[in-house]
Amino acid sequence: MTAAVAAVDLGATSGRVMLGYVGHDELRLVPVARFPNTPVRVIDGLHWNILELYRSVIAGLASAVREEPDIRSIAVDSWAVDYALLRGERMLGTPYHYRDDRTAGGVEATHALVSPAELYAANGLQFLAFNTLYQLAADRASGTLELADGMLLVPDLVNFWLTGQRRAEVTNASTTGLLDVHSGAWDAELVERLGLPAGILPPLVSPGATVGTLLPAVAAELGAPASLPVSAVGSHDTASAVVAVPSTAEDIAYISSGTWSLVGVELEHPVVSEEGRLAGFTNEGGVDGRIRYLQNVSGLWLLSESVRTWERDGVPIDLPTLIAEAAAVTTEVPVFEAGDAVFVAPGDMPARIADWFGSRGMPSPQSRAEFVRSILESLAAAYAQSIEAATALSGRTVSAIHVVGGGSQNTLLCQLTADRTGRPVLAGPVEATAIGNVLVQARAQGLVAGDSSLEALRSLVARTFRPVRYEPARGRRSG
Ligand code: ADP
Ligand code: LRH
Repeated sequence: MTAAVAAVDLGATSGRVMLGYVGHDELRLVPVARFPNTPVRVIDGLHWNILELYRSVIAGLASAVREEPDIRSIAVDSWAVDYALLRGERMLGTPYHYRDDRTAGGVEATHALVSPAELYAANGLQFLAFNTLYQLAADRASGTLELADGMLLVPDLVNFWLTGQRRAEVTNASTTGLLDVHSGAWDAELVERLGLPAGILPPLVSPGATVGTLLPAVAAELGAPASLPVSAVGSHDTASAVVAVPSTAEDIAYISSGTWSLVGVELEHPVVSEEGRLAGFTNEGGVDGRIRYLQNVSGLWLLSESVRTWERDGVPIDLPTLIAEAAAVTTEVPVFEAGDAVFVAPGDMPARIADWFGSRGMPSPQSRAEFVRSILESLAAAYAQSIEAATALSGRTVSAIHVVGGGSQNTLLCQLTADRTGRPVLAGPVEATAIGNVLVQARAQGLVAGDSSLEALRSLVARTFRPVRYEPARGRRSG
């Protein structure tokens, strides 16, 4: 029997609502709604337009219910680390965007209490200045935190608005820096040492659990029964994307490629070594207790922010055309460090890249096509470095690389990744995150017959969405 669930996937660039049909040896996704996710800068900094996002989610879910009145559940995933503070049912202010620069003071204040090495031993997380614990330290300094009795990450906030239940889904909670990397529970001792109020942290739920059923008013808005469950899935978008990597082999690496590129391998147990910390490797929580041992190495943000700069003259740019022009560049372009923190904040990315080269006495790309080529070469070089480091640090062999997410459509980047890593690249599915979301809630609703291990789910994805293969050119391996 085939039945449908609804997946809400909120990316940093855009969001979507999808219907997912799952049955015996069947997996089909039908897009219902897509909407942009455009942050807003006001006097105190950069914020997510969370109410507009929620309005789009409700409108998308209402369309999903109209198209398929018998959906079995709903689940939400989004980008990591960002949150709302609550007092009772009320949201305190508008969530900040992780690209807001208020966290610098939070990093300093946090490291004065607990050293980076001790933090890593406790939470196993790559240092990123926007990790939730640094943002909370900034909220403490501004006096906002003491007003709050709750903190909900973005998918948990949407779930709260849908069901009235305050929960923290564990894969996304692993990006806060406040989870014990070994036990997967809130690290009460660390929370206390950081001077954060433990009472704001909601009870944890794992993917597959039910968060709650729809509030009557929400059910009325959606035209759905109030008994409709909202499921927990890998609510960290990267966790859901990794569920949908179309391979059951152990000797593969994945790149979840979108606004960010998350490059790594899946492990059974965390690797919390000093080498891993210094190399910037993270141990994020995966679905079914797996560990996503990976590195956040910037991503297509570098390209989309460049396009945004070039489009200021009012002439829209077609991305596939731009990529084709970059593929036609025959001169050698210089390579920059894609993960350099100078590229995190919004702004004129081509100017920033030119400055990066200029300050090192290196020639900068000149034409748009050369800039794009330089961005993609630099990303591919960073991937190659990350994959070599992941293999050395985890002891895993990597014979092929799966690229999933919107960036898997970037044919030039896929080829350059194959060339620079010296390994075949298998590209797709584009909507891996929504697929992972659909599969985990479908499994929870009993729609996956027989073996429902992660491997069985991945094998279903591999049979349904055949990846595109890129072979490495000889002699270009770097990293
Ligand atoms: P996120 O979930 O972070 O919002 P996505 O997985 O949706 O990101 O990927 C968005 C990225 O996919 C865009 O920044 C863009 O670079 C890339 N992309 C989207 N469409 C295409 C396309 N037709 N060709 C090449 N790249 C594309
Ligand atoms: C990708 C992502 C990534 C995080 C970043 C903040 O969307 O969730 O895994 O590092 O956003």
